[in-house]
Amino acid sequence: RSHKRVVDCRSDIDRMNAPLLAIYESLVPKEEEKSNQKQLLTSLEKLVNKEWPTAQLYLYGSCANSFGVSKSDIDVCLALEDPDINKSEVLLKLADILQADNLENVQALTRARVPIVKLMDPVTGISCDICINNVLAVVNTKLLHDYAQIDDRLRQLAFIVKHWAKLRGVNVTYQGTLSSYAYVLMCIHFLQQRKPAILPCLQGMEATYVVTVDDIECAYFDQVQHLRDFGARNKERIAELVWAFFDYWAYRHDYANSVISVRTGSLISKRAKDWTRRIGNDRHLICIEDPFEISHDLGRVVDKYSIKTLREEFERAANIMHYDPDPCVTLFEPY
Ligand code: 3AT
Ligand code: MG
Repeated sequence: RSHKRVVDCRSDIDRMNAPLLAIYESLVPKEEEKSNQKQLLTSLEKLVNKEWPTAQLYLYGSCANSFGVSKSDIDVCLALEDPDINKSEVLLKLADILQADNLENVQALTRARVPIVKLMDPVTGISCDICINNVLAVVNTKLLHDYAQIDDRLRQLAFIVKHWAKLRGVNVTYQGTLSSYAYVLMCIHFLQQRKPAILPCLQGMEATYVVTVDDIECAYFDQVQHLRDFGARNKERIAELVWAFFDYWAYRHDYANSVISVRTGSLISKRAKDWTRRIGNDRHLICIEDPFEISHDLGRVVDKYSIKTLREEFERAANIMHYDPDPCVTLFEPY
């Protein structure tokens, strides 16, 4: 009988694979959208350089890490050389400049955790957040981008997981659920753990890219074009991976003791990081180590209520992947 179960399971996976890939394909932004983003960046650069001639603009976040779905907002970092600037003043000045150039919905949010100016470009319809000197985010964007070049299954898995998280309402950090960045790190970690591994641990290899940002040394192997067949021995397809991803977070992860760590390519113990107690607002109910800012737990936003929501959603998704006759519909049903 167990043989028959395995066979059924195989055919379920076969059945689910194509629809999941179709969902992934439908989320990938078209070339036109990418070129509109580039065009907006170029015109913003011109405006900014009139006031700050040596300033540089960088795209970061999902428009640059290759995990951006169609019609996302873009994240831009304004890098100024002067370390002694007053960010609020710069943001207010920037907002004036943008407003004068007919950009719409311009708003400076100077008190946010990451202070930004928001705007909407009426020509392309693209919304944009501009922050100042957030160089670490530019570097973690590159790390995610480089991981995405190694194996297509990472991008497929992360798009499906992000899509699920948005529709199920568990991608809202101010409500105590996880950021898109955290979900992508969960996917990378998961693919590092498959047997055979689908992704390597780039920070565990000889460093070919080294920068120091805010006293943090960021170093890893970034010649990823040489790693294109790294995961070839693992034949799992997207349906198996989505199934196993949710199964892992629903039933296998040790929430009480483990920290997921893309930096080390493994699990590490909460005790080793001294993340066993609540300190201030950090409760460490689900622990996701930032790859560079290693004292930073991306699960810090999760509280005793939202951890329950999150785990119930992982269980719901795992059960659907196990038992539902039409998982590709049910999985993404809005909550
Ligand atoms: P969306 O497609 O916009 O949902 P995203 O990857 O752009 O996904 P965010 O807009 O939430 O995600 O964040 C933009 C970038 O900021 C992503 C990452 O490079 C950085 N970032 C976000 N949250 C954190 C964090 N808690 N710690 C460090 N970097 C972060
Ligand atoms: Mg974004």
